[in-house]
Amino acid sequence: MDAPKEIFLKDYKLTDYYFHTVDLSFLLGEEKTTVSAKISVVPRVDGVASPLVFDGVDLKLISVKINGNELKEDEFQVGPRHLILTSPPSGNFILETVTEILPHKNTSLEGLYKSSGNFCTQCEAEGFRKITFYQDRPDIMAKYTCRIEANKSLYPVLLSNGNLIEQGDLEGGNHFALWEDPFKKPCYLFALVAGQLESQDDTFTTCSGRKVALKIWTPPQDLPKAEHAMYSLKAAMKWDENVFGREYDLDIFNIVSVPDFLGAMENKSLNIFNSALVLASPETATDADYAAILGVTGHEYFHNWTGNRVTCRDWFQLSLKEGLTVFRDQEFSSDMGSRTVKRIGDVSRLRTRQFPQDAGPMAHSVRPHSYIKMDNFYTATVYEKGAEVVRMYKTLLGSQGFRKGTDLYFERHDGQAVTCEDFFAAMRDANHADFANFLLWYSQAGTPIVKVTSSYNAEARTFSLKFSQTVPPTPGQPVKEPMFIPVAAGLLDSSGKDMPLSSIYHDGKLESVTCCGQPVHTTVLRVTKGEEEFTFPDVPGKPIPSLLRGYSAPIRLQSDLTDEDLFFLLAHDSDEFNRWEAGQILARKLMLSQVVNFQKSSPLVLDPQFVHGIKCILLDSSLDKEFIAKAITLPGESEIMDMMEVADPDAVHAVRKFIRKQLASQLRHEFLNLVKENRSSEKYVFDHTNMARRALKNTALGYLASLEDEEMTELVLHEYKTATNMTDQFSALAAIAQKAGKARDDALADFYNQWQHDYLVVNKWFALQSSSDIPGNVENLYKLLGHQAFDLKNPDKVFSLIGGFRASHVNFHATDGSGYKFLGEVVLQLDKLNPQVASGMVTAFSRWKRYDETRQNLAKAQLEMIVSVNGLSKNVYEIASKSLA
Ligand code: 0A1
Ligand code: ZN
Repeated sequence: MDAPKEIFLKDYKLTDYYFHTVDLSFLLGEEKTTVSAKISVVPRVDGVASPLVFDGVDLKLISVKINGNELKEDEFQVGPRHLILTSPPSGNFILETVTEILPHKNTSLEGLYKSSGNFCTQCEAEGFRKITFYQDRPDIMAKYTCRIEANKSLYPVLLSNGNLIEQGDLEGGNHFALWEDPFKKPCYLFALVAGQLESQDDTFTTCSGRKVALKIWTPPQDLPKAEHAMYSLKAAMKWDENVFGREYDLDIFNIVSVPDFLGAMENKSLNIFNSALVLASPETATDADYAAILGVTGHEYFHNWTGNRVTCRDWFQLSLKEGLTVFRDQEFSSDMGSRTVKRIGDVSRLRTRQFPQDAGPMAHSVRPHSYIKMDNFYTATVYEKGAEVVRMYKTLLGSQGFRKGTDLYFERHDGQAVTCEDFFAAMRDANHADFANFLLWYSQAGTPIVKVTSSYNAEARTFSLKFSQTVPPTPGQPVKEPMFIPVAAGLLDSSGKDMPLSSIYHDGKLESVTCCGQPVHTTVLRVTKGEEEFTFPDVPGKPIPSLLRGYSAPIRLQSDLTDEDLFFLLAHDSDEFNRWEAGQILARKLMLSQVVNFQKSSPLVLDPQFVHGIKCILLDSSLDKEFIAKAITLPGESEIMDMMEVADPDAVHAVRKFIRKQLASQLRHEFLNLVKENRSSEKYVFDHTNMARRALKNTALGYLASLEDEEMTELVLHEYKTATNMTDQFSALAAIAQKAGKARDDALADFYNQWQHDYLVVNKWFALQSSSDIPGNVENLYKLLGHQAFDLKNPDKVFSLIGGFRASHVNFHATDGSGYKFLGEVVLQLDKLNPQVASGMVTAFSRWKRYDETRQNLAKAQLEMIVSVNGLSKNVYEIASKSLA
């Protein structure tokens, strides 16, 4: 196929025309939907009448009028992707179009489509052009009204953005609703829902005393499962007032739960969510599901200010809203649960999802420089690394300074479409801060590697830290500049206590680091050069440094800390995140050393000091239980492979399995006690204490199951049968399923029988099987593709079954090529249905060059096969071709 067009940030141009008001009218039908749009157009510069280009895809144009007059054929051009007014009038004018669309045939899940019999929309990033002709770009902000007309018995509920201002019955069984959104918005925030839904209702009174009606809409049978989402929404509204001073701005807030939907979407006052992110009951949802609902409900709600009231100038600025909003949802979840545990989860996610991307062929900066298909840039880099960039402002400015910065940002830019520089400038100006070359975080891709060496001078009583940094080359960016890296650091004395810090020598100057005249325990070192040294004066004895506390920058830190230092930090650091980190560094070293043994066919061994370190953590009753669960979990296989010259999935898998089994056998007694002591009570409670108990019990159970002896199999089966909530039931099932055999087959069959009526639980069942490491599992996958509960059109089922498969490195990277072949075949089938979902799957191939030659050839052949297909979507083409480059 011809290479599709690439769009560049440097080519951004202001539009020649703005839209002030947009009145939409939908006549929803079973065969077709008619969309009438009336747009008031205002030229940016008076008197200029350049051609006006509207985007429009899969639209049938019925009529087009300007100022009430039907246009003649030579006054416009219409093609498959555009409508062009060749010589529009100079000055303001009204454009009216009537178009027809076919929502029931739309499987792409963008634009207007039908999901389980209901109508719904998804317009971000560029879906509005599938609804009507428009300048589909976020810097066109207009006020909307939306009239919806449909059959009343089929679609009793008609929703759109803003306030309901009129509704009524019509002849022929139809009814209508008229909605008006008083806030101007970009078209990607437009939404419409029509269908058979019921709402769970509540209210929230804002800080200024305004009463807001809250409604969560679901199909009638799901309504009881919306309680936790409602709790989450109210908590988020309160939190945003308390922490960011942001009040909700309308009298109504709707959330709709839809089974066929990619993630969740912040449309103004009408959020649309995938059902898995709304519906929960103790029997059907795990703690992880409950936590995801809390976080995502917060995320979408927080967009009301960071995204909606202040939006992006263009899609390259996506991280302006997403990085900031992810940061906000991370903070919200931290405040609702355990800050350390949340941080550990977020950093792990960054390492397993974003680091590989930043080191691969799709590496891009937080603000990408170009794209072929914007949908491909809703990435871990834009979202998660973007959130780390926002977190660095807070680390540098402190909570109060950061809040001053966000206040100024909202004050300056409310109602505007802006850029990442505008956010940067608000942070800087509100604090008169010197951010040096901080903006490089937006433009330079790749994870910086920072090396640090330390030295203690007993005579001078000084302790020095020498930093050197490099940023690896990434596609299009062969040479990098040094970045501004905030390194939060503390020094531990020989008893493990934090030393008080008052000053630092840096750049030939002695700088005070006190806070309100008092010494501090953690200070933030501003590393901005390729090589740089910081020296602490008056250090009475050789300290152990605790570096990058709380993971203060998204970098790979390589320090000269010895194993002994790391065990010391694991036992004593006042920064709990760094206690976990010390354990992880030790585990990574251990795993890598055993990988070498495995590859040499030498026997694998487990360092007794490591077992001792884990045992101390297990038995430390002063520690948070979920922290313990995290601290005893080994780094994932992908994290270890990422650190190898040539990734070897078989070796890493064997080593991880070996260490787990050894730990289980040597700490069997302790793990058994943890299971017994932390069993759940009858009633499920969603709070940190109870979640932490369940997490610890189930982590211990997973270890015990790895022993594969009869007594443990009995124990796990017992836990499975006596479970009173999905967290415990599913963890026990996963523990049983580690080993192929009759116990596994029976438990999986039993689980399906029990839950076949609940598609969300069945999706877990798919994911558990597809991500399994049992040998030759790909056969099973082919069978599951044909399972009655599977449907390639539903993204959740695809993520569970196909996405889940990618998590099993041994099976996906099987040396007979069966895993690659399976994925290649499915990608092509998917591409015809939903290119966005297909391109999400094809990314699994993108790091093929990291593997040995046999695997490289097999994966490359699949990629070549994919790009050679006629009619391939832009989405898949972009990922596959960049992967091959
Ligand atoms: N703005 C949403 C993300 C999102 C983007 C595109 C979608 O299209 C299917 C769906 C959701 C968010 O960050 O919440
Ligand atoms: Zn978002």
